[in-house]
Amino acid sequence: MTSLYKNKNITIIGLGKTGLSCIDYLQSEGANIRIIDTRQNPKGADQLPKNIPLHIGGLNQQWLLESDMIVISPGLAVKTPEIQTALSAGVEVVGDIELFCRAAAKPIVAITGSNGKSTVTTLVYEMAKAAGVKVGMGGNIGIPALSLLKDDCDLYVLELSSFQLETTYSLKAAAATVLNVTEDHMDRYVDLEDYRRAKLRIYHNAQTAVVNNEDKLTFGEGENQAKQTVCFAEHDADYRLKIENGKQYLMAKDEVILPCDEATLVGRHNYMNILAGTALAQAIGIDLSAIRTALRQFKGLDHRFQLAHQAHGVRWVNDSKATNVGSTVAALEGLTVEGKLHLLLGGDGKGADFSELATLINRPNIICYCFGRDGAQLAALSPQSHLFGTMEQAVEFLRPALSAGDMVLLSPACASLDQFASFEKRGEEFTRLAKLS
Ligand code: UMA
Ligand code: ADP
Repeated sequence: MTSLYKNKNITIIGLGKTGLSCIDYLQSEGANIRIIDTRQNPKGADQLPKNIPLHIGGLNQQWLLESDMIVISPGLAVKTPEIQTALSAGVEVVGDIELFCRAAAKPIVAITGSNGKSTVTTLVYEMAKAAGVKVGMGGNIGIPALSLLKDDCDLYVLELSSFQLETTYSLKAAAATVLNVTEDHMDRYVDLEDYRRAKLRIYHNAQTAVVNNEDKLTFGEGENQAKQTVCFAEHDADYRLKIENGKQYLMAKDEVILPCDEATLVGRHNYMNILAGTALAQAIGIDLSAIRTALRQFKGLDHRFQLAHQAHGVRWVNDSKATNVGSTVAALEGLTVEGKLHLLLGGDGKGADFSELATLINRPNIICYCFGRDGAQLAALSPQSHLFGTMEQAVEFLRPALSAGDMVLLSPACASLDQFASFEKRGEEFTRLAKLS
């Protein structure tokens, strides 16, 4: 069959992981490719085949207008004026997930939400593997979706960001979820509703929607609704918690999934993640015994409320993936610490309103150490706060004050990119500093 893209003039914007995967895919499809990256020194430039024209340091309007199609990476907004000019001139603008959906011939489970995406994506992947399904996992979790097409898969599990969903039109998920909607990326959206609308696109033409009954913002509407819907929540939902004789259970309709104490993931928000993951897995026909096997084995992902070090009675907890207010709220709610909680906050808040944190951190045993671009804004939330330039300076300041029973928690409520290459690098730096104690 002739490729949709053979001899088409396609401009790829972005030389990150996404752009590189698009180059690889579209080259093999026989397209005429040009690349643009607005940065002066894009990281992927050294991996670019020499025969592909590259424009750096800004958007080349002429190239955009000469294109049959523009493939834009999620890190760059479609609202950018040069992209809007190309759109007005009739040029098609899509993202890598759109290319993936057009090419993928097997069912897709699609997962979005403000928090819990990577955890639920990995859970569904592990559940499918435990059932013996040939499954590929990718998307916003860090593995470009297009790279999965090279493997022989019978199922795809995709983590999708709101940015990726904005430029996706052909997704027809077998099962899809918006786990929750709380403020994030306010530097890219007009308001919460604008951000939510991007996320709801995941339900467009889906077979089954898995919605959060405790968060009505996750419900589909208009054309963004699935053929059928199931819900999860603590109470009053298809997938819920039940307490019997003092013991708590995870329930799938009338069947017990597991007693909560047999799941290796802990915390209320993780129970919600398990319920959502089970609902998605059951929607595509995975049986409960495989689901149970995965849940008993899955230990959780690195950098998500992970014990990084324990010494002299002090626990050092790495929650570097808490890149928005909602995830830090999840870490603090229900957290009990015998001694003092030394909370590291800061980084790039992406235009967030941090005020929701104020009531949670204004407690006698919580001391905040703030750093990075939005450190001063965070320090203003509590009188028990100290302000530093970097996380390292904060840790060196708090270290002499530690006593047995204390916890040092990095749950920064911000993206890391103002001072680190990624949230992983920030978590690794925290772990290194912890291990000096
Ligand atoms: N950039 C420019 N100019 C360009 C292109 C990009 O300045 O022309 C900048 C962006 O502002 C951004 C950075 O470069 O800061 C990276 O952007 P990218 O689109 O090239 O990123 P990729 O390396 O392709 O990674 C993307 C996702 N990144 C973003 O959406 C910003 C990765 O999610 C994802 O794992 C990867 O594709 C594979 O699908 C990361 C992320 O932070 C983890 N996602 C956000 C989040 O989870 O909150 C949405
Ligand atoms: P995402 O991929 O959406 O960023 P992760 O599973 O990587 O989600 O978790 C990111 C952060 O959010 C971590 O700090 C984690 O502890 C927290 N978190 C995970 N699940 C939830 C949830 N359902 N609600 C709120 N916070 C959550």
